Amino acid sequence: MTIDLAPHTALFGRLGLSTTSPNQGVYDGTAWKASGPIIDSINPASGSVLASVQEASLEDVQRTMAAARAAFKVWRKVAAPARGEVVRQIRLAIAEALPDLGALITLEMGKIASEGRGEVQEFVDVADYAVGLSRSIGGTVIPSERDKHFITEVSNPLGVVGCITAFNFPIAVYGWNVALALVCGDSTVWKPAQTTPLCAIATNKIIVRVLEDIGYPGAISALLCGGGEIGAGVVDSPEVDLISFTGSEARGRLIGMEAAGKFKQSLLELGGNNAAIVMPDANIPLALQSCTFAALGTAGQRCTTTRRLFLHKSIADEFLKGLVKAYKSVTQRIGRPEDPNTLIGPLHSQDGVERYLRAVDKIKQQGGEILIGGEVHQHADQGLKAGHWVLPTIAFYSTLQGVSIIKEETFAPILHVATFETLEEAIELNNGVAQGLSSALFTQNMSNVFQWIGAEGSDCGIVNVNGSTSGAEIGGRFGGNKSTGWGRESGGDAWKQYVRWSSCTLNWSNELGLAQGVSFE
Ligand code: UN1
Repeated sequence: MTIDLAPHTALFGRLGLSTTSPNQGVYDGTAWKASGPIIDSINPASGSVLASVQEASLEDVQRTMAAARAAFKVWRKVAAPARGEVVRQIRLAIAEALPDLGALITLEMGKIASEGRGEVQEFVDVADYAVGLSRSIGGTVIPSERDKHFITEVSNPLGVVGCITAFNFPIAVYGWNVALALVCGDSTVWKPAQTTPLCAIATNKIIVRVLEDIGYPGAISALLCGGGEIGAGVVDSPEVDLISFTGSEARGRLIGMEAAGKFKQSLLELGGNNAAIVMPDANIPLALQSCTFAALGTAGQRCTTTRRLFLHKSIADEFLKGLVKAYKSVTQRIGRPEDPNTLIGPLHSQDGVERYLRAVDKIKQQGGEILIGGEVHQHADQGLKAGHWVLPTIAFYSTLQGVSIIKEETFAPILHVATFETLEEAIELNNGVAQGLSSALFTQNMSNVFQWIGAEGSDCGIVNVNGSTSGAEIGGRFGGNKSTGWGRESGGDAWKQYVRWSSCTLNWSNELGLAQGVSFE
């Protein structure tokens, strides 16, 4: 394996990363020091080594979880608006480093440059949102049925939040969690994906520097890099109060059960098998552009990627012609993700390529017609030969009888297409999978819109009209239903999961007042 240092030595220097010695993948509030195995972080475009990382050991987990608990005890005493001021400082520091962090995401995760920067912007946005919340979060006052009684719901800091994040959004998803957790008075322990440790180390160095410069313990945002064993250590730790997990349905199911068995809170953002529906009255150019972006952005590796497309029979031929044309032009722009002209970067790992190829085989076995793609991509550029490249793929099904592959999430640029005759039928198709993250309807008809967002409409956590299934803003709660898991991150009232709630009844009379008319003379 070659070491590809020259292009990123300066970038790594600015981000406090080393290209010569192992980067320490643990921060326990006192030192950046890990005692687990040393691994390489790989550039998915070239297959070359970016840098090495020393991961956490199980002893590191124990020490770090205890430090996060101690840090929580300090942090919970700080007034919420003062916590918000710290988050505002973190926001400023992240925004200042945005171009560098964006470039690092592109190098280590493989997403294209504008998406790398957009991901860091998502952290900045959610931090802004959290700063505002720090002056508004609280409970409600409820009218009491008893004289001289006062009922209020009070939110207090919850404790330690374990954030286990995925490779595809290696910075933003921690941003969602840490911004809310911090204004709510919690400390966090971050266990990033094993293949994106550099993004986590660089980001957390910025956060810790802000915390410590102001005089707070750095273990308010602790870090543990490593694989499944380290993640399991965080979940099992008696110190953790809420697990926020983004990843596979299989792993999420286990984590959800484990957390429930210990009466811990959990917030799960698991699979997505998102559909777009195009009605005959849709603005077709808009729908075409939206669906192309949603299916191919991040090379199909967003939880919110459009994986299924249902076209009304009357417009299906015309739409498919336009879609194949768009795919052909996008396919011309597969390349180095840092090149501003590139629209499609590599898959993140060889494992992703293998899953893609297995899905293509299944499509063929199950009667799908590959309209474009369906193969690995051979690069002329020698430097990209060892990267993980596949072609954007459209599979068309004249019938969905016996087609199981469309019900599975394949984290790759594969779009399954079929037709329908009525909106009811399309909604049934949309809802007819285990997952329930995101969805989109393209129509200009108001009745269709209300049907779609109403009781008999999409069963997903994210429901769009005339917009892409992916690319949600931070303002709305983010998450899904059914096997996508439960809980919400980011905007809306997602913060309510990061606090512990008490309903407090205060009697300011001198008499015992009993509710429900009970007397106990
Ligand atoms: C994810 O893929 O896990 O809505 C997060 C989007 C992004 C976040 C995706 N804002 O596509």
